Amino acid sequence: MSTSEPRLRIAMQKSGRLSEDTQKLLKLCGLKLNLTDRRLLAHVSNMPIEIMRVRSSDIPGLIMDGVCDLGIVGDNTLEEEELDRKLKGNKADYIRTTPLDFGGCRFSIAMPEEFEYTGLDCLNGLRFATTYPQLLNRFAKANGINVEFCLLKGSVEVAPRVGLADGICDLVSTGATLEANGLKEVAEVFRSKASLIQRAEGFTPAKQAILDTLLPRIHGVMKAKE
Ligand code: PRT
Repeated sequence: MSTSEPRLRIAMQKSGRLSEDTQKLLKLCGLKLNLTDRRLLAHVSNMPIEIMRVRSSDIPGLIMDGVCDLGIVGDNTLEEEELDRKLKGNKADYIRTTPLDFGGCRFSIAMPEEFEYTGLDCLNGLRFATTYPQLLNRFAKANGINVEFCLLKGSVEVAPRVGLADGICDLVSTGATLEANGLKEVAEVFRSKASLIQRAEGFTPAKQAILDTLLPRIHGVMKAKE
């Protein structure tokens, strides 16, 4: 293959909860990946594709800015970036190509165990620690309540105990982290899974041809797992 041949650029999480499943999916699609820890942009050896490995939170922006052609990211991260960009009047277009079958979790409001929860109204005026303020804000508006938030990028569950917030709004899968930190889930805000997304602008014919080969394979893998 000549070096000038266009390659479809796929963004995936470098390390974290989505990276292993993403690699598995791409391998099941027949892509020969040669990913080493330090190599952040790696060519697929048997297809005109390159893999860009980044923080999950950077993937939506890379697609919306047209830097990458495809990306695999959690719906929570995707919709947070979309809402944030729209609020700031920035470009936020993308196409959600295929829902995937991994990365499942809930984005939920959790309160200290002793809190008497009587419904969403009792959360009015309270302060929540969260990594995804726009998702929480959308939910609060849709339900006619006002909430304040403080932004934490990690260890969100510790916030109520140290007086930073009344409650939290965070991703939950087993619920073990909430329990270990004396919290209980009181309301589900958003259900998330990983999605394959693509940039909204059209592709060149060469890149479209690569996409036309790859997408049926991804759909085939998804179908086989059903
Ligand atoms: O660092 P980077 O920008 O790459 O992303 P990240 O910090 O979001 O990375 P990572 O690997 O933690 O999560 C990647 C994606 O996995 C998330 O955006 C979700 O779409 C998805 N996912 C699925 C989860 C969880 N399940 C999950 N349980 N992401 C995080 N958690 C955390 C949660 O924040 C909490 O601290 O796990 C803890 C709760 O887990 P349980 O099992 O105790 O309930």
